[in-house]
Amino acid sequence: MCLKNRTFAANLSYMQAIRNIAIIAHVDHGKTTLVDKILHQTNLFRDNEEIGDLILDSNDLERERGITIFSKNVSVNYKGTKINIIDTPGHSDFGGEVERVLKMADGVLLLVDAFEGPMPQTRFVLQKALALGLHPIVVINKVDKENCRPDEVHDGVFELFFNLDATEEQLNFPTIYGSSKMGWMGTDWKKQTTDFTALLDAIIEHVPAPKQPAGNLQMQITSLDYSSFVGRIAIGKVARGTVKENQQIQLVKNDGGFVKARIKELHTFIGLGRQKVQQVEAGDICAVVGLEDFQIGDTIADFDAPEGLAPIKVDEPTMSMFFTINNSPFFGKEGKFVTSRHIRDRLYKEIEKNLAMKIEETDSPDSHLVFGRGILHLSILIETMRREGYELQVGQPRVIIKEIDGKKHEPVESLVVDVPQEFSGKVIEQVTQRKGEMLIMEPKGDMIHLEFNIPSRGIIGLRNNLLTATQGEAIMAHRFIGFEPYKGVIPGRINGSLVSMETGQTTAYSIDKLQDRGVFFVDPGEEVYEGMVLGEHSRPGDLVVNLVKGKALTNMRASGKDDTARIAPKRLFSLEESMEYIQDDEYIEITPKSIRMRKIFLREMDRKRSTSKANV
Ligand SMILES: Nc1nc2c(ncn2[C@@H]2O[C@H](COP(=O)(O)OP(=O)(O)OP(=O)(O)O)[C@@H](O)[C@H]2O)c(=O)[nH]1
Ligand SMILES: [Mg+2]
Repeated sequence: MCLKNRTFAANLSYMQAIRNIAIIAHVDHGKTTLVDKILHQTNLFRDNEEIGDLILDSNDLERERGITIFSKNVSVNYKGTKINIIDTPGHSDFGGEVERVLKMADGVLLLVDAFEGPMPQTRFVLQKALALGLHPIVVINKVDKENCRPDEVHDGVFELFFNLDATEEQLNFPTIYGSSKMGWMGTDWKKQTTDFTALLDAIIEHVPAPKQPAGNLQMQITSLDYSSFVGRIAIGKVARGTVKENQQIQLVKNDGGFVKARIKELHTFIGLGRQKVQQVEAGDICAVVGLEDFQIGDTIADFDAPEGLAPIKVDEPTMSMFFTINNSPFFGKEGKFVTSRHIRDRLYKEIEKNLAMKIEETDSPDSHLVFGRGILHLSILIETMRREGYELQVGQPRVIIKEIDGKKHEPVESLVVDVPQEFSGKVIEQVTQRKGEMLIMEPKGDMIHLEFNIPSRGIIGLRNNLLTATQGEAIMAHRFIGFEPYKGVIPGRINGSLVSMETGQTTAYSIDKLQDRGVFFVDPGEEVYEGMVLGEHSRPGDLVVNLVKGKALTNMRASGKDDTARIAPKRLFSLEESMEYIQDDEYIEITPKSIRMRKIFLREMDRKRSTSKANV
């Protein structure tokens, strides 16, 4: 073994030793914190440099939400070895992102929260890593938490490996314990250390150096980056041969076609940044500038004898949503990009890098069906578009129903809820109402741990209801498991909508007068239009209301003041909340400044006509 290693090292004496690892885990288990702290400790920053927390979550939306959305490449130099680290998102909606970047790794750090233990997404990412034959190191993180249970969690992780049919070798995974936040890792959680030495040593020891088979160039593009200076940048691991600056290559496309191109520039990942280099050998991860027409999954290959690598496959989407141009009366007032051409181009640009997203054309050139992995997956795209200046409308998200053996099947998810004992009854009630089936109920620290299988349909809108029912105490996570026979009707929102009768400005007077009819989503003085959803009716069925009235008042000012004081504050919706809220005859209108809900048919007459047609 030792001898073999030495010969290997001698052969490669001209190049640096490398390890490629991806950090995978359930959402919030501490991946980004760990990578950040490793970067700090390996002295990437000058002592006097001002740096914030979680520098890696650099995108605006990531910072606002405190989650990772895009995977990132960084590297550290440890004892003469370059360790390429890929930070990945933990939210299940971004599973597609994890699936493709795993292609760059030879090993994974499976992070598990020392209190929570393995969660639905831990299972998913581990399964993908094991299937690719990657070498795992288990990191039990957050042992600084007061109620943590690292030993139990370790047993849970072992059981998970076992259930996922890990090989004998994979089952022998090394385990490291520690706290990313406090900046230490060790082999015994009771013995706090002062740094990450134990973890970095484990990476060097247990993760194999990347394979470097003989042959001509092969590099599969697994990520994409943009720069306003150089355009699109292709990122991937050189799997075979050497890639050089100015080299003529052939791009082997996913569909088997070939495109001739030239490598303009090459960059490797150094710390948080990149370094321009002349060539990159097999085994290292790099960024390639100068390729115009490429897609993720394409292989950069030899010019004379190009050979493509197997295309990247990611799991299918589970949800679809109708995207259409904004045709509300407020069209074009707040956005820069509003035409169907704009929206279409933007959507097609998205699927070049967002592999888990798909687009289908509809009968109308103004509308597209966009398929994704969940509400968050779709809402991040919408939110990004609106920040870029787009205006659009979307319909109610729908789960994908499949016909299998002549029977209707629907996506089903595994749902985990941890909740204080006194609320467990309420959670079970809510979930069963939505066709959830309870599989496990057991104590977990001072909480109750519940596991269900539930149709994805039942999860839409569930989070809000559970939080209300448990005074915000429920911690919930879910993850798609497969298609199962349709489970029957799930009761939706019972209350109807309060719909605007007129276009104009709302008045305190009229809102006040109608407060007993429901809850409003608008304040006095807001511009509304006929057919816009202004609130939730306190009863089933929609009610058309006029909030624009009030001009008849003689002493507007004085009475306006009094009315405002009596008016309950409007109910605010985030984009995701409105996506989970709207009915199938409603749209959400999204502009850079506003999110409004509206009826698809703005005039009451047209709505009546369409329902009577549907009932024929
Ligand atoms: N107590 C404690 N908290 C931690 C530790 N590591 C991370 N956290 C906290 O856990 C939260 C999530 O940390 P992140 O590093 O963003 O988690 P992540 O796994 O990157 O999350 P996603 O990328 O969204 O999947 C933050 O509030 C961290 O401060 C730890 O070792 N101990
Ligand atoms: Mg993260």
